Amino acid sequence: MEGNIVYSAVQPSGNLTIGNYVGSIRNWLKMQDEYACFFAMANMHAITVRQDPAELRRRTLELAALYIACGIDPEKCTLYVQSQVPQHAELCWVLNSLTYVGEMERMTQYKDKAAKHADNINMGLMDYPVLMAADILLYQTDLVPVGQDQTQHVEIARDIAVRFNNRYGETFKVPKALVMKQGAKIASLQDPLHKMSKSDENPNASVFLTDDRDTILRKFRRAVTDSGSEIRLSGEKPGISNLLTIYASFAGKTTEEAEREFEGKGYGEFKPAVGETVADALAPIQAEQKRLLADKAYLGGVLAAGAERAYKAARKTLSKVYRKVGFYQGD
Ligand code: ATP
Ligand code: LTN
Repeated sequence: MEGNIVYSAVQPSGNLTIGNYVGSIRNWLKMQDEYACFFAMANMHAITVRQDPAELRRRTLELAALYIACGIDPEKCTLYVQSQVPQHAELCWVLNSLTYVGEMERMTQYKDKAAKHADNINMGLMDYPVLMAADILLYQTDLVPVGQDQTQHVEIARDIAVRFNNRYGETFKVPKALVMKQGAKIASLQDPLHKMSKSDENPNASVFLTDDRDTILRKFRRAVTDSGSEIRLSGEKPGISNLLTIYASFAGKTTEEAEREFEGKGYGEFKPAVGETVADALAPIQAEQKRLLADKAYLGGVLAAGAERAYKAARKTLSKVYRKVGFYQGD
């Protein structure tokens, strides 16, 4: 069937922010009923920068619990941990021989991360997009919902798929990136011209999904705003525009409705209202994540079932690939 397989993943490399939530996970919810969805914890990608092993293991489970707490239904989707499906690494190896070093050196994320981690420019960091191509192509994916920053990687996955198909015959479906218009870029609370990021050094810049109510209220109270007192969406008011976007996203309103609601009101009233709305929306997610994390048997069961389903789908594609490239398979 055309257009029915969706694949996406998040690295368990830090605490997720409200930017990750609004820009990615929340958009996946709508797809569960219409598509066959595969959502992974990309822990093999995460080790391309240094990770503490115990923390990586803990964060992987926390991310799984968070996915479910946000509304991802493990009965409808295949939810799994990347490293539990060995075909990702196996396909990556084959695709490596169809990918040029020059192409990888030109990737924006590689250049950014190489600059940021200059003491650890490892092969994995450079190979990151090929592993991501393997993730996507293994499942004969049609659509890859991601934020703007990942579209270059989906592009290279397309190029590699076409290259393989041309050399060895039709094998992979050629995937498309799906970038949502709304909330594609939530900005930092301390520097509204830059995106909110989970690895920002200033803890007041990002609101984490795990922040408690007081912390959330404090961060919004301290959020950088603009001169003037009007609460409206404008290129000259990046701070207030960002807060309006966050408010609207969490209150389930349009930004126009939010503007009308705060007409004639001041920042002193507006900022706490944004904080309250975000805290109210996150409270049930946090409670559910906590409940799930206390039930390790349930989570373990979900991830084992997910890995098994993913394994079966991945094995089918990989065995076809091995046949096409001429790998002896014992027959
Ligand atoms: P890091 O700071 O470690 O680079 P990040 O916060 O940018 O991490 P990623 O793990 O790279 O997050 O991204 C996960 C998903 O969330 C991606 O699809 C990305 O596009 C999306 N995303 C990240 N930050 C934002 C943001 N501020 N607004 C909207 N979407 C975002
Ligand atoms: N690189 C992505 C995470 C990721 C991914 C994928 C996204 C790994 N494999 C496959 C989509 C499809 C990130 O950092 N957001």
